[in-house]
Amino acid sequence: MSLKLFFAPGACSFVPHAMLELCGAEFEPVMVKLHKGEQHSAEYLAVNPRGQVPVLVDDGEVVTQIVAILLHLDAKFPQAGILPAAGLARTRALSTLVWMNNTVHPTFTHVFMPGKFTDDEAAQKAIRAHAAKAYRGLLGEIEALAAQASPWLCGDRPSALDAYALTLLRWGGYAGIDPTTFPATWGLVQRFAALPPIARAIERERLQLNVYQPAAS
Ligand SMILES: N[C@@H](CCC(=O)N[C@@H](CS)C(=O)NCC(=O)O)C(=O)O
Repeated sequence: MSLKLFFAPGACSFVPHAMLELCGAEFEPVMVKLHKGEQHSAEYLAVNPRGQVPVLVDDGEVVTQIVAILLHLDAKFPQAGILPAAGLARTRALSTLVWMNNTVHPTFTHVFMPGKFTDDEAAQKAIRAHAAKAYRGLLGEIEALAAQASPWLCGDRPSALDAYALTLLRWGGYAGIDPTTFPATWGLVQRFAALPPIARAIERERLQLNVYQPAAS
């Protein structure tokens, strides 16, 4: 079995990256420098024509999309608890995971890369401001989930949801949102980051958890 993960430091690929570490899987991490445009290189587009991370390559088979990658890893390493194993707990976890991926994550894309949605610079500014406000509201929804966490978002075991919560709260710093204003999520994220397998992924990506910088007055 050979596993390879194409990831970019600080990107959404942190979620499968952290889960590969949690599984104790042997894998080859391949860094893609998004800020240098490496995702648009012919070599990378041959792997993923959409020019995005993450990509998992399992014995030569390419798997894209976070949710699909996580389900693939969950089937391969069922003992790791990437998601709850069965029943309503699994259904609810998938519901939250898919919402994080299809709603919270793209809202941040509007903050971080408004140029994907319009060429008009004034409109980009407006999109960024509007999305940052919406993003704060969505982090508020995650905060309500974190306040109920016992001790993790899926109960007694750390899971993919905690990894996504870490990524999304961290991104908030780039949207001008102080993560400590979401104390339950911030506490959860710090505890999650301290788990040895997760700390390994954080170290490999050289991530700082709190990237918020207050606006100069
Ligand atoms: N729906 C995709 C989203 C992947 C995605 O948005 N990846 C971003 C990083 S967080 C990316 O590769 N962006 C590079 C670009 O758009 O140029 C998934 O779930 O995997």
